[in-house]
Amino acid sequence: MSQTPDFINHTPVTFPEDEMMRRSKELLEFTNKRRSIREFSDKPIPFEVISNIIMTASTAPSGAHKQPWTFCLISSAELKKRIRGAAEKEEFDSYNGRMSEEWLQDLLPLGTDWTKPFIETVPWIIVVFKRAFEYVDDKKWQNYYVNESVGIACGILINAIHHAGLATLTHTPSPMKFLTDILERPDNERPYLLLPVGYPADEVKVPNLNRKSFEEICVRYD
Ligand code: IYR
Repeated sequence: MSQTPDFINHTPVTFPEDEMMRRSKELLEFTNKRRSIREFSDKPIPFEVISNIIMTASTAPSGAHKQPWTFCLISSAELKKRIRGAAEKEEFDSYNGRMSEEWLQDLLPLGTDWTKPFIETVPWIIVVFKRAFEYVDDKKWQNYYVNESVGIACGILINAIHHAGLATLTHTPSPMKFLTDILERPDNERPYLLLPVGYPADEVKVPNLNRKSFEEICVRYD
């Protein structure tokens, strides 16, 4: 099997150095204002905003350009209720025996617990599935670097949510098999991340955390 590559002209986006400096700083300052929050408003969000956010995430690079992701967009009150119930059941077991003492200690500053009321409060829940492989004509086709690809897409998704003036939280119920069942996903898809998306509540409190400094996260080789 051979396929000739189809190359087209591309106009990269570039800027003079002073503008580059300004833009990079601006994005840093804006992105640094993002926080994971747990208190949301139930104010509706237009579907078009959700759709734009998702299409932004789907611009992510992926292994062999397979785009191995499916985004389930949930506004149904009944489904949100079922997802919350199942998530809280798993989380209760995790917080009460499945997570190690060390893990529970590490979570103390975040103030998390097994209750997940935000799943029902927010207008939209995004459940991201990674596509482990594809079925085409009853044959299985491989995807590549699926975790990396979907992780990158989720990073872009989180910043797109922030850019729209909305808030989210990376909720990682574990195990996540209940999402496959409730959302009736096929066996080539595996649940990856649950993101509630909404306006923040009128009053929001977040843990007083610091981000690591440049020196702590970088090693420079000139
Ligand atoms: N999955 C649980 C526990 C949890 C785990 C980590 I690592 C966090 O950074 C936060 C929470 C939950 O979602 O509450």
